[in-house]
Amino acid sequence: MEKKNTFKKFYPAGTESIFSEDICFESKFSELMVMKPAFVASAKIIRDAISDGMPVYIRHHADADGYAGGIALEKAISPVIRKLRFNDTWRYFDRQPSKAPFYDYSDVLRDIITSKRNTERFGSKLPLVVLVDLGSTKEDLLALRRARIHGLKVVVVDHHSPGKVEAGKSAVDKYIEAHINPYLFGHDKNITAGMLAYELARTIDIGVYAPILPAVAGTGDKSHGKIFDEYVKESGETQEFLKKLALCVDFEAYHLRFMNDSGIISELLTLSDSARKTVELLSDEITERINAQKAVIKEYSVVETMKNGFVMGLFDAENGMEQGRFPQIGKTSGIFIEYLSEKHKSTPLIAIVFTKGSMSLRANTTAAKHGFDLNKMVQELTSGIPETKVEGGGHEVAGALRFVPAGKNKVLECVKQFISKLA
Ligand SMILES: [Mn+2]
Repeated sequence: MEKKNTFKKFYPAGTESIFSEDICFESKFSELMVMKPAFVASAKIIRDAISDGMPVYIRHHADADGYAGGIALEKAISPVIRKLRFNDTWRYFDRQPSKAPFYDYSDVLRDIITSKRNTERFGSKLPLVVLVDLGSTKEDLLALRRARIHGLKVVVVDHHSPGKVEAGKSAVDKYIEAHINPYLFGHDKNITAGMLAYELARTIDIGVYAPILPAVAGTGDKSHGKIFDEYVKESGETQEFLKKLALCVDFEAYHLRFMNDSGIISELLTLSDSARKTVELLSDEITERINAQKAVIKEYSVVETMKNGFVMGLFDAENGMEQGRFPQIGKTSGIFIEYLSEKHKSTPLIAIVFTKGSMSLRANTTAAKHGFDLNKMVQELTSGIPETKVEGGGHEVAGALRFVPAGKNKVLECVKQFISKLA
């Protein structure tokens, strides 16, 4: 059968070869093959947007997983746009990191404003927004609904639990064009957003090949499983190096704050000689800082073994952390759980780093096996103690909560109660 290319006709002369392949999705993993319809639908929407002259905005979480995914999609999308739009690429493509692990309301306003401005000035079409490592949860709903009102089209590539799934759909699906999330297909967060975005990038353009991206994505998000192992093998790098690299991306992301990385992180992920030098330079500094923070945790945390065998560690960030310096609170709870795991092997562990109005929480896989689920806990707290205005979420074993400072003790008490009820 003759191969049909539906995109050729949109391209100016000389650019036909860009998407010369039909959209095609293949994987040796059944976990990915089951998601094929979502990959194909998303790739088609993105290809159509490019050929219809819609700007494409990529918004990704500012961590190793999010950056790797955003950069993978940039590799598939931006060269085509550059070829089609010549000097106007900047109007048709934009990638921005997001501090929050959800589509923040400020971010959707920025996207609406940018698109309005470009429509008024240049007659630009409304953009297609591709969210990576965010977009699937209840916390994204307000921004997604606002985007919808303004005619922004959204594709979500995420691995945060979307809550209740019915007939393969979740709450955000009403407001978006396509949704790639392993939970919609009976799988979980171990297929991380960076891996999904990499597969999507290859569905858009089979020429994209950079297994270091899904490998570093999975390393950063502590993925387990044969799909992750395969990417690591394909990347040709050691786990130790990948860990260093993921930490470097986090370190860079932390210091970039609200700045666009302008290719600095893409360059780091090319593994050029200078990138490897940077990794070595930063790794020593990061290791030193992590060890210093671990010493503080060791001295000032309170660790309690509960009747059900759970070990819960509490660390007060107000008194035990420097403000505005890496490692920040989320990273510190990661260091805390690591410290607890060194001391208590094969025990269900919960590490909590709290401030007067927030907490960052990490659990180990043993805790998850014993029924700990952060999102369930948040649900219970939200309905049980509404007077604390507690809200938040994340993964089953990693996430963050906010609450009013007056409610801090009550929230801590209820978290403890929730954990003590687990089998
Ligand atoms: Mn992630």
